[in-house]
Amino acid sequence: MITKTMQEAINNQINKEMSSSYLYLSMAAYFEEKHLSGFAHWMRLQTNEENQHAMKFYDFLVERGGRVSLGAIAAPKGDWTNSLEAFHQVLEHEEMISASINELYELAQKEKDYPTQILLQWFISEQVEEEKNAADIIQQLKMIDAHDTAVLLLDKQLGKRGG
Ligand code: OFO
Repeated sequence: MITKTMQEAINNQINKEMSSSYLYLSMAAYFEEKHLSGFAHWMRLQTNEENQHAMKFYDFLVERGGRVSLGAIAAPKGDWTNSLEAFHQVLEHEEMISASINELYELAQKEKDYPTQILLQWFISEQVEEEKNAADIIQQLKMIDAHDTAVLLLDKQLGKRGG
């Protein structure tokens, strides 16, 4: 059985994952309006992924005999100056989520809650990927700004190498 302290902390994390999902859905809508369907597609997938993150915590709480309780989700920002600004917010947001996951891990260690520590190890690795994805896109957008598009195209080509 999970402790009340850990249960409350996981419920807070469910709320943060759902807020992430809502933020990325808002970004998807922003990109749809700009007719950037590739960016919107990326954001829609990200929204689904955040939902799955929330559900991972949800299912874990149920399995451990805990009680899921859902809090309010604030309205996300809906407009950005350009795609670079939006992706800067993605990176900032993911860094905040990483810090939150790390704090949860510290709490699980303090509570000697080993199952939660194992679950959180997955999230710790996932956050490395989340931050890298956002940082990569920011760098690529900066290259476009610097008119280095030929290098970007070559990079896409090199990325297709099979063996
Ligand atoms: Fe759930 O990883 Fe992003 O927020």
